[in-house]
Formats: sequence, C-alpha cells, structure tokens
Amino acid sequence: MSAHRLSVGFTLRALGCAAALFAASALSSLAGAEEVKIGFLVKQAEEPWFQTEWAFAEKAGKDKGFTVIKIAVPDGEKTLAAIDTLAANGAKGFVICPPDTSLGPAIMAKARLNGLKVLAVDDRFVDAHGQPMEDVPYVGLAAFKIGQKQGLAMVEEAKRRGWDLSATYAVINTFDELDTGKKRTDGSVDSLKAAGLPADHILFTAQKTLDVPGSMDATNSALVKLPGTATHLLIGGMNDSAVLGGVRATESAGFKAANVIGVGINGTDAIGELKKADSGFFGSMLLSPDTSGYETARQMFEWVTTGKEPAKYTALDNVTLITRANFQQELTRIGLWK
Ligand code: FCA
Repeated sequence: MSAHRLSVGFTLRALGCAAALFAASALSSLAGAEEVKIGFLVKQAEEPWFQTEWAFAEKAGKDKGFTVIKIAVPDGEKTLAAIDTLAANGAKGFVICPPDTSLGPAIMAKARLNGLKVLAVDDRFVDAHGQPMEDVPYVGLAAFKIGQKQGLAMVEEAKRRGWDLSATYAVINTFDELDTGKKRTDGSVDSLKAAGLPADHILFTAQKTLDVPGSMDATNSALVKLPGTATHLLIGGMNDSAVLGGVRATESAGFKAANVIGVGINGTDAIGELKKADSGFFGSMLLSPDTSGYETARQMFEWVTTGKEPAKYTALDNVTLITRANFQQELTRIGLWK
C-alpha cells in the first residue's frame, strides 16, 4: 500500500517535471525564433549604396522574422569593437563590407572568438599576403565585366554624339587598393581601348579617398595634364562617387556638360544627380542592392538558424544602364524610386 502511494506520488512528480520541462523548452524555442539577430556592418554608412543595402537587409528581417543590427564601421578599431557589441547583444553572425580588406584575418579571429558567422559583401577580405580569403563566404560583383559595360556605355554615348576620338580623352579615377575597384576600372579601360581610344588618351589618376572630394581632387590633378586639343572627356571610376567628383572637377575647369560623358557604377548614389536636367554625369550602371542587402541578410539568417552556409563566392553581374531617360522606371522596378 505504502509502496503504491509512493509510486503514484513519484509518477505525478515526474509528470509535473516533464510538463514543466516541455513548457520551458517550448518557451525558449519561441523566444529563440523571435530573437534571431544578425549584424550588418558597412564601411561608408553615408553612401546611399550602403544605406540601400541596409534597407533591403531590414526588409529581409521583416519578411523572415529576424532583427538586423546595423553598425557603421569606418575604421579597423570600430570594426573590432562592433563585433564585440554584436556578441554582447546576442547576434549569431554578421554581413560586412570592411573599411579595409586587409582587416580580414583580424575580423575572422575576433568573430571566431565570439562564435559569430561571417559573410563578406562588396569588398573581399585579403590575407596577410594580399591574397583573397577564399574560405570566407563572399557576395561581390563580377567587377571586370561590369567595368567593361561601363566603358562601353561611355563609348557608345560618345559615338551617338558623333565625337571625334582624336579630340576625346578619358580620365579614369582609380582606387587600386581595392581589388573590386581595380578590376572595374581595368574592365572599363579595356572597352575604351577596344573601341579605338588611343592608350595615350587615357589618363589614370589615383583617388586618395573613396568619396566625391577624393575623386574631385584626383580628376583635378589629371585635367591640368591634358593637351589643349582635348575638348571632349570621358570620366570613369569604380563607383558613382568616383565619377561624380570627376564630373564636378570638369565643371570647375570650364567643360560644358555636352562635352563630358561620365558613367558611374552603383546607380543608388546617382539619383539626385540624374534628377538635374543636365550634367556631364550621363548615367550609371545600376547594380542589385536588393541582392547585396536582402539576399546576404537572408543567407546569414539561414546559416545561423539551419546551418546552411552561403556559397563561398557569388559574383553578381546583373547591371542596367540608367540615364535621365529611364532612371525613374528602372528605380521604380526595384522599389527605389522616391
Ligand atoms: C564597393 C564600393 C561601393 C559599391 C560596392 C558594390 O564597396 O565602395 O560603392 O560599389 O563596392
């Protein structure tokens, strides 16, 4: 009798424990589902390109139910501190466009220490020997190919305007520290040469900083080297800022908009410029910020929740030339027209 009571009591207690355990685990998995956090770290938060990536990452977060912690990381110190902040806030991984690709090994060491997964976007990490860190998943541009399309867009517009190549010169703002930058300008120049622009009509000028003032300075120092016969100009560079500053320099040097063809890359940073009735900034190769922002965030979410690692290398090659003629329509298509 007493043994029976004992066993009933034991069974009830065991059932109670099991129920409590079940409730606790259901609660924690519920909380877990609500609480997935990922970081999205960008080198130049002031650039519309990166603001657009952030906006698309947040859209993915809304759609799939995760939180995006956005942090601007303009230098190495802020980058490493941001990784600690993410870990302290319970993030499980992050997408990053680093301020300096050679920070790759330091970023990976810090992330490993904190148990965070890493997906690089736009700018690929390089190791201590300057080699790409191919084991870190990366989503970036098919940069040479996109550069070729930018160069082609410039020469096609020059032909359409009936420019004489003997009076046409190109100023290419370069940022060779960044592999995706060098490949873009190399690709662009490849198209200019293929179209018959003589090599000595192409002036390369290095940007000290990757922004509008940096490209304006770079172009200014090239313009003074042009011969007097240079009446028509093509302005190239790795992104919209690299070309916008260049075009501003041609304006201060007295070149009329009709004699300048600048074509940028990104599209996102050229919207205000294209809204102006006319300028030497002819157009931009609109990339896919929806992919670079939405897809990278979604892939990181999937990685931390299901263990599915993103591809080691995704090369984005989808571009559309936007000019004053079609930019509203193209930006509307990807939800960027305001
Ligand atoms: C680099 C540039 C950005 C953008 C991106 C795709 O990070 O700095 O402006 O072009 O690649």
